[in-house]
Amino acid sequence: MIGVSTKILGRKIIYFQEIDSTNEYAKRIAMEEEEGTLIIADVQRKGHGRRSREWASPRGGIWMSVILKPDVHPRHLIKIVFVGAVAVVEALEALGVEARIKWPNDILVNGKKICGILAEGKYSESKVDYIILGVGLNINVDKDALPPEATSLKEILGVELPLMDVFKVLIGKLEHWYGIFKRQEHDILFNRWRSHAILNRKVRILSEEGEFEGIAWDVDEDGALIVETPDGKMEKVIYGDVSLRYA
Ligand code: BT5
Repeated sequence: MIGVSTKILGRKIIYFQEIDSTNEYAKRIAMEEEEGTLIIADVQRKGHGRRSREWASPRGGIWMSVILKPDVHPRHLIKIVFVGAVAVVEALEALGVEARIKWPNDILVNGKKICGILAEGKYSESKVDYIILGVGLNINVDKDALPPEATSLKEILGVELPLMDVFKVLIGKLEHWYGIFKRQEHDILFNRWRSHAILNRKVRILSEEGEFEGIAWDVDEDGALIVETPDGKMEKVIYGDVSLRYA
């Protein structure tokens, strides 16, 4: 039994030793479940990121998904990724680790990815059926079990941490920031996000429209990244990957 002190998130927890993907499982049951149901697994056989990219999920990490049913206009759903990012950064901060957010969904420590966030949902133009917030956080994972661009808390701190302690801190932070999202206090969310984000620097963008370089200045009120191209134009990137360039 996992005891958590949150009120909504994790009021029901479904735990697996092994699963294909907690996000996929969450999607299968989301319509029947209440908001806050959380799926967590020790190992994912087919953990994935965006565009079906593989997500390494060996034993020692937190691989979890929460089912959310916010009563908001669907255009706000992109902000759920920001909720996850700020919560993870604050949870790491509480453990003494300084992390940065790389738009849209990467959490980096010392330039390496320690956590990825994946929000997937079902919604129409006017109504949200559900949104799944998936979080993958490398805790007691050995370097060799991860891609070279990744890191884990174990690598950073040199010790293993009780997974449950980290989970409890994380879910508390998620509930806090999800509450802010539901109250539509978007400025508070965005300002906190900005204070941890990697901004004001040269980046390379890979998006559906192609590749270009520029300076990432900020995000707009919808969460799109604002990038200034070399000819001085401001581009808004809604969906894409950012790689950091060192000037
Ligand atoms: C993400 O995708 O960063 C979102 C990852 C979300 C994973 C969670 S775990 C629980 C839930 N269930 C799931 O099946 N998924 C969610 P993306 O931005 O597409 O980044 C994917 C890239 O991250 C890969 O192509 C690798 O380069 C890198 N990567 C893979 N596994 C990693 C790991 N464990 N740690 C850090 N980086 C990793």
